[in-house]
Amino acid sequence: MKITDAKVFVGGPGKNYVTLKIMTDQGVYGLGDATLNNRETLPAAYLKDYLIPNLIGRDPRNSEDIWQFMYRGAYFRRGPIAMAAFGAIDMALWDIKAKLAGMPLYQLFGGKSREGAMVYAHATGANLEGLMDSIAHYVEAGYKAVRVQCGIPGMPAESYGVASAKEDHKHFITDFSGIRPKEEIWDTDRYLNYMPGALAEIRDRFGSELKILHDVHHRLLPREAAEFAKAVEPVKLYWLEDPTPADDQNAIKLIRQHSTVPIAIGEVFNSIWDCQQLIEQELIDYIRVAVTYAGGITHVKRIVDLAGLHHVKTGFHGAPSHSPVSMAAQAHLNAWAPNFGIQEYLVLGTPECDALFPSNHQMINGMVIVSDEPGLGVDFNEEEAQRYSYKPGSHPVVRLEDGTLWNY
Ligand code: CS2
Ligand code: MG
Repeated sequence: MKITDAKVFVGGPGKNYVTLKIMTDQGVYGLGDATLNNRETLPAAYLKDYLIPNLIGRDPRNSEDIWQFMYRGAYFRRGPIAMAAFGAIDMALWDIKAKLAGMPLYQLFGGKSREGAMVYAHATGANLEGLMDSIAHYVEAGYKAVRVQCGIPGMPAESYGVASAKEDHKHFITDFSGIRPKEEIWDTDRYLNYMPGALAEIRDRFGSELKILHDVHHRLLPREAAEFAKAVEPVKLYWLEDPTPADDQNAIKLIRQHSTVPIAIGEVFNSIWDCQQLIEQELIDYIRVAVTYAGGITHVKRIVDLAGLHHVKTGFHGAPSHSPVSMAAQAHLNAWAPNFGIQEYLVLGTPECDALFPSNHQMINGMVIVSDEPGLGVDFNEEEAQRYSYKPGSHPVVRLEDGTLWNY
């Protein structure tokens, strides 16, 4: 069996999805997602300029050898651009393999460990009352878990995780206003003074059952993060995400010394070596990698297995930058993983997105029910894809009030 060709499509409804389609001499094709949010053209170029010409003629069933060829052959290893390009190829090869086997992908991992995988949505509000309404909306929709983010009094409304548009899904549309990012302001003192009380009010309002998640988004220093984690311990969060930038992993030790709040880190990681210290030293409770940025299914499965040795559960990234292709790949991993935790789930879910990516996966009452179709269980409508093209866009950069460039 041989790979005969592959195509890369950049674009989509409200997002610059990077979709890879690999064709074979037996007519079976596979799909992959290489969407590196806000830098989409780079993995697309890596695929087109180097990787695809080296795929032609190879046996698509040899996905491990192809992964090793891409990774070791690069010489300069790792990094989100390369690992997103490798990830798309890896997803597509697993899609082909499962289609050839006539099985949904999860069967090739070891079958189902659960019927449904719990997901969480993003509740958001310009202020706490707006956030409470948003949380109530998701609770009424049957979600068991909700991430909560709101504007901070005294800070400009445009801050991380705060919806800029009324309809929820519009919050997830890429800002296509060009590659020069907007600038947002952040004030740690206002956040530290306000957010613990806001989270306590949310817990009071919604009771002890609701799983409440909060994303600090890399914005605190280690001491500040320890102070915050200690202050929110009574709220019994499901997880506190990215309290500090993940470059300095020792910083998490300080948080662990001061709080039992569960910690979730990893969405910016692109290899097992990024995760190794946090997992092996049991400094985190959830690993947040994504098949798109972390080298695909083959590499993420290694991370899941390492995490399982150290009581760490999965909490795969699922921001709207992930197309239904990578969300499908993660749905299969979520169905299989013995140490599954939760899945972030922000698929646009618009008619346009569904038309571009017909999918057999379902999301019912806050649970994803994985497709039983052979392969990934998602397709790609090339004719529909002609409606879209790359549009320059970027997420914001953040400055402190004195102008210091800070962490987005
Ligand atoms: C966020 C991401 O979903 C999350 O947890 O951290 O949406 C993040 O803001 C984006 O992926 C950045 O591109
Ligand atoms: Mg996050």
